[in-house]
Amino acid sequence: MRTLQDLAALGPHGARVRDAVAAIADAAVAIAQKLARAAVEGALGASGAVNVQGEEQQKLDVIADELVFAKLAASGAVAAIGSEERPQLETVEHAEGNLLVLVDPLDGSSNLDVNGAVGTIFTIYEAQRSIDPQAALRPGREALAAGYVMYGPGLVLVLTVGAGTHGFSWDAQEGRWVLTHPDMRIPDGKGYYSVNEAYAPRWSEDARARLARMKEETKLGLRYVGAMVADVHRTLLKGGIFLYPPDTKNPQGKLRLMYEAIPMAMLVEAAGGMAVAEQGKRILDIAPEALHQRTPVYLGSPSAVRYFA
Ligand code: AHM
Ligand code: MG
Repeated sequence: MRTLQDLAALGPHGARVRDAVAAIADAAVAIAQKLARAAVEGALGASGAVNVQGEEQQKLDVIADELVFAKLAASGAVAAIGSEERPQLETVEHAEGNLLVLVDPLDGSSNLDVNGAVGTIFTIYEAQRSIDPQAALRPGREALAAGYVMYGPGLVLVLTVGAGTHGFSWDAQEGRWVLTHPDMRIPDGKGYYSVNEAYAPRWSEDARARLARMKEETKLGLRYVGAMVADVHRTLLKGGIFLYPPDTKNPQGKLRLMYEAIPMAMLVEAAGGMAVAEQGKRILDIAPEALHQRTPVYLGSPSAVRYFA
């Protein structure tokens, strides 16, 4: 049975990517422990700070961000880190490796107070020689690896290094990650559509019409957790589509290109799915202009995503 470390090392820059993935996996185990004790320790609720997106940070957003940073910085593989919770890229002093890691340390934080699923999302690039903010603005197709951790009833890590998408489950008893979902292939022609449909009045007429047609013709059921990791994980396993169209409140869409859309697009494509933004543009081909830019997202089974492409 292949290990997480073996699989992470398969792509280009194998050993470095392996070390960065191992660092994130270690941080994930620590974050899962914090999440499990959060209510008892009084770690739920707002931290009092507002992040670069203008969103109120939860205490656990800050705790997760610090855990991921500490592990990545100690890995030796990573020269720069960008986080959804931090305004700029941060460089790692005395780094041996040359990787750039972009991370959303705790995605879906509105689920925290209701004991719902949340996740950590990451993308790994080769860093340019000089780490300036522009160096991070690379299309997703140049990424070396992407993945997410889902904190649900079980702790799951899903990873791609380009070829294939593989799911691991944490065995707390043995203290190791077990390859439980090798070579995930997204089912086509079944599954669920997943969207915050309460916003439909704020979408374009075109988006409403496309969704109506898809619902009529595919007869997909509806599931929506409101945490992207959980909604994408189900979409990968069961098929269907996850979408977050632009609306009058978020004219560019809500989800972040670099921290959410690109990694999920890479994972979904490597599992045989499709991931597009507006007008059917492939998410992995978008040339980013800003670290925290937002994008519309439509990803999942090809036959469902085609209604929006
Ligand atoms: P967050 O990074 O602040 O948690 O926001 C991202 C989350 C995604 O996980 C999820 O898909 C989306 O926001 C849900 O948004 P909404 O509550 O508008 O449906
Ligand atoms: Mg997020």
